[in-house]
Amino acid sequence: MSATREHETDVVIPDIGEAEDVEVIELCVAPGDTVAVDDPLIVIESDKASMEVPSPFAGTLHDLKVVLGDVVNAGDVIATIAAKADGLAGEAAEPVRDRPEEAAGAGAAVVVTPAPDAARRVASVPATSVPAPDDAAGTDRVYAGPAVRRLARELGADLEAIRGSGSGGRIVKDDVKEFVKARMTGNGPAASLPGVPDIDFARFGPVEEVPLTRLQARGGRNLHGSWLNVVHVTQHDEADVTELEAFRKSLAAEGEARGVKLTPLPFIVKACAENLRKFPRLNASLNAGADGLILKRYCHVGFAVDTGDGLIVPVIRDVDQKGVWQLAAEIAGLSTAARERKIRPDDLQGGCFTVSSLGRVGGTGFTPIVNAPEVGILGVGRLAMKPLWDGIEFQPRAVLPLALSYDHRAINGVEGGSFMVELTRLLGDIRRLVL
Ligand code: CAO
Repeated sequence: MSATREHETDVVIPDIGEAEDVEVIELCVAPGDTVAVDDPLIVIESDKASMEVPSPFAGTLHDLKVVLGDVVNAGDVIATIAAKADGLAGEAAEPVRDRPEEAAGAGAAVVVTPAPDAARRVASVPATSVPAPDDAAGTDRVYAGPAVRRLARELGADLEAIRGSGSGGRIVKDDVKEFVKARMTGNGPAASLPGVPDIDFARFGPVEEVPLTRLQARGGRNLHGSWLNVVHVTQHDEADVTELEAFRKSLAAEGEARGVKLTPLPFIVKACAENLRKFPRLNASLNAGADGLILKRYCHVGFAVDTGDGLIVPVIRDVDQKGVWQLAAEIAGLSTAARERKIRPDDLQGGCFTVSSLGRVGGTGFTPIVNAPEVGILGVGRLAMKPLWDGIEFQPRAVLPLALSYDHRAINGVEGGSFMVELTRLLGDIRRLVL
C-alpha cells in the first residue's frame, strides 16, 4: 500500500505465491462503502482456488480500480481507501513508514504493514517487482503474457498444450489462434477424441440445467487431463485398524483439551508419508518426456477437501517430520480455510502424493483419480466392523477399505501392490510408525 494523500492509501494484491494472472470473480464492496479491517474487498481466483483480498485497514472505500473479469497479479493496485487514522496498522506500521526505502526497495511505494495475515505479506511486494503486462511470464510450464492468456481463456484453448513460437518458447496470440484453427479443422491432437452425443433431454421429460461452479469446472478440466494422460491402475486392500481405533479413541479427552479432533485421517496421512520413504518411486513425478522419474527428497502430502463448491487439495508440508497431533491440527486448519475460501495459493502447491477420504460419507471403495503430475493417490472408504478369521475363530475387527490409484507408466503392479501391503501393515500396527 502507498500513501497517495494524507490517509488515502492504495490497496494492492498481496503476495499470492506462484499464482499469476488471477481473475477478479467477485466485487464485495463499492465506492463510498465503509470497510473494517479484514472485510473482503474482492475475490480472486487462480487455476487452483479462489481467495478473498481483505481490507488491510478501516476506512471509506474511495475508488475500486478493478472490474469483474480483470486479471491481476501481486502488487497490482485494486482500491484506494481513505483510512481512518486509527484504522491504519498503528505502531506496527511506523517503522515501515519511517524507512520506506528499506521496507520496499528503491522506487517502491510507502508500505504500511497491516494486521491481517494476507495483507501482512503485502509489505514484501516492492512495486518494482510487479511485472508490466507484456513482460509477465507465465508459470514454470507456460510462458505467456496476460493478453495471450485472456485470449486462450476466451477461446477455451489449453495453453499447456500449445507450443510457443516466440523467443524462448513464449506463446504469442498467433500460436493460440493456430492451435484453435487446428482443432476446428480436425488437425489438432484432441480432434481424434470421440465425442459424446449432444441430446435434447427435454424430449423425454422436464429438465433443469444448473451451471457448474468455477471450481467444479476447473477441477473437472484437471481430472479430465489426468484421465487422458495418466495410465490408471487401482489396487484395493483392507487394513485391520482395530488397535489404531482403540488408540485413537483413548486420545479423545486429550484431543478435547488440545482443541484438536483426532479422526483416522491424520494417522493415514502419517502412515502414507512413512510408506513413501520406503517406496520413493511413489514420491515422484514423471519428467516432461515421460522417460524419467523425478524423485522428491521432501514429503508434502495433499488431501482432498469437499468445499461444497468443488474439490480443493491443500498440501501439508514435511509430513514425515510431523506428529499426528500436528497433522490433525493442520488438516482442520487447511480444510476450514479451503471451505471459507481463505486458503493461500502456496498451500495448494508442492504435493507429492494425495489422500482422498470419503470415510465420513461411506462406501466400501472407489477409484480415485491421480492428482497429476503426482503418480499416486490413496482413496479411503468408511471403516466397518467385520468378522476376520484369526486361524481359530472369527473375531470382530475394525476394517478400513483402501484403494491406491497409480500411474502405471511410473509404477509397476508389484510396486503398487507392495506399497498397499506395507501400508495396511503400518495401519494395522501403528507402533511401526515410530520405528
Ligand atoms: N471411517 C469411518 N468414519 C470416519 C472415517 C472412516 N474412514 N473417516 C472419518 N470418519 C469419521 C470421523 O471420525 C468423524 O467422526 P465423528 O464426527 O464421530 O468424530 C466423521 O467421520 C467426520 O470426519 P471429518 O470429515 O470431519 O474429518 P476427516 O478428518 O475424516 O476429513 C476432510 C477431513 C476435510 C478430508 C473431509 O471433511 C472431506 O472434505 N472429505 C471429502 C473428500 C472428498 O471429497 N474426496 C473425494 C474426492 S474424489 O472425487
